[in-house]
Amino acid sequence: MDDLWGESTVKLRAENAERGELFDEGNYAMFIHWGLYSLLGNKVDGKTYYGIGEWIMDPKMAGIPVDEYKQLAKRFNPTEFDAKAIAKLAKDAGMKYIVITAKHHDGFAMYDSKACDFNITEATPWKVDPMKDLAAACREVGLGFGFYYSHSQDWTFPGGRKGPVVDENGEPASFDDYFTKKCLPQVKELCTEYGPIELIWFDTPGGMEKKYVQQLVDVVREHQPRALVSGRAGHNLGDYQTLGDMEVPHHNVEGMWESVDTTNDSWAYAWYDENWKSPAKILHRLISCVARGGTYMLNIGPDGQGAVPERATQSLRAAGEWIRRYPQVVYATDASPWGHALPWGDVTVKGDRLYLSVFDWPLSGKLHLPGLKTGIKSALLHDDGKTVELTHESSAGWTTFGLPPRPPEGLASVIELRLDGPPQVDSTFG
Ligand code: H79
Repeated sequence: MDDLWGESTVKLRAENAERGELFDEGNYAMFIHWGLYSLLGNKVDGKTYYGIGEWIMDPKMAGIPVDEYKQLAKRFNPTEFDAKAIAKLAKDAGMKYIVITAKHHDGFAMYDSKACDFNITEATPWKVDPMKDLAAACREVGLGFGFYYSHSQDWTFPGGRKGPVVDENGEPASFDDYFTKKCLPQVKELCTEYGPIELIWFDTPGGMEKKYVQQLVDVVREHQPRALVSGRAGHNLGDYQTLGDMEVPHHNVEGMWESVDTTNDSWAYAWYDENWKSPAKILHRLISCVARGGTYMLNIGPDGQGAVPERATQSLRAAGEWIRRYPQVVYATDASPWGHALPWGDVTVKGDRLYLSVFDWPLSGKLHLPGLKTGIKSALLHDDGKTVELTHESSAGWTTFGLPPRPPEGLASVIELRLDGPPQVDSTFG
């Protein structure tokens, strides 16, 4: 199973890779929110604004005027940003690709953009293009790479949604001005200057007209034919569906989709937010998404110096150690035939094998599985490197497994059921 852990993203870059293979084999990814707002970490002039920090400019948060916000760039010198370390963290975590904010709603380009001078190489003392380094670091360790790009909202460029309504000469600015002068050229830059990319993550189209979204998708297709486009591009022009922010669905969802989630309660770095998810919680949410038929992209928010919060790092690595032991449970698996979680955990499928990830160990010593119609060849409990065969009996549609009378040692125990054929579940239990 080592190939599942290590090599599958290399295949994504193979000449014959199809769009969508990214989600099949690489259904766990790292999302990164990082920008000028990270420097504030939700605090402005000594006052803390609770909420999502990349929205700090918004009148409902600190309400920072455009000119004042732009001054932040002069202080942005994130010398602790370490692209190789981040790529290694994602790799160790078991993630298969990284998607990072190239431009959020604030309009600041976190890369060397020729289309707009409000960017990291021209407006900051740092002058580095971190996207070049991260793209290279991902390639080096065999990770996929992609960009988040806020295509509709741009709060600092004239004509962008929620942006200034007049230009620097006081002339009225239209959305078309923003789109032709900044948005479309920037998306083209991202698709041509950073080598092969796996994904462009457009966010919240708002009232953007279809003709604009179509042009963006056309540019991606022309230069990056194998890159996926997120559903939030709008007008059903994306390749897959993105669920609501931080949403883990309760029932299986058809088609290609992803959930985007956070390691704490924030996307961008927030100084006060210590509500870190434990390794077990991360793993549970990941497996829940995979078992519902989707992919899981989990966010980290480096701070204004570019450093990744230590607690996020620890949790990602601990969950990654588990995935390294059980890659077959997570990658390239099918959704649970039950269609929803079961009381003790969840089920993923590969051919004639079911993987039961047990997060809540039944202290009764019995684990019940409802409505499995396919015969069981063997039931194996994997737990921290040991494997034992479990007893099982069926009665009135229920299969009951005898468990060792102790809670699992690891983050979750895996019961592997080898079946006589593909799993079939009585729909009254599904
Ligand atoms: O990038 C992340 C968010 O910034 C972005 N999508 C994820 C991936 C996003 N765009 N729009 N929204 C989320 C909707 C957000 C609305 C609100 Fe608010 C922001 C509600 C609470 C914070 C605006 C500011 C209304 C109240 C404060």
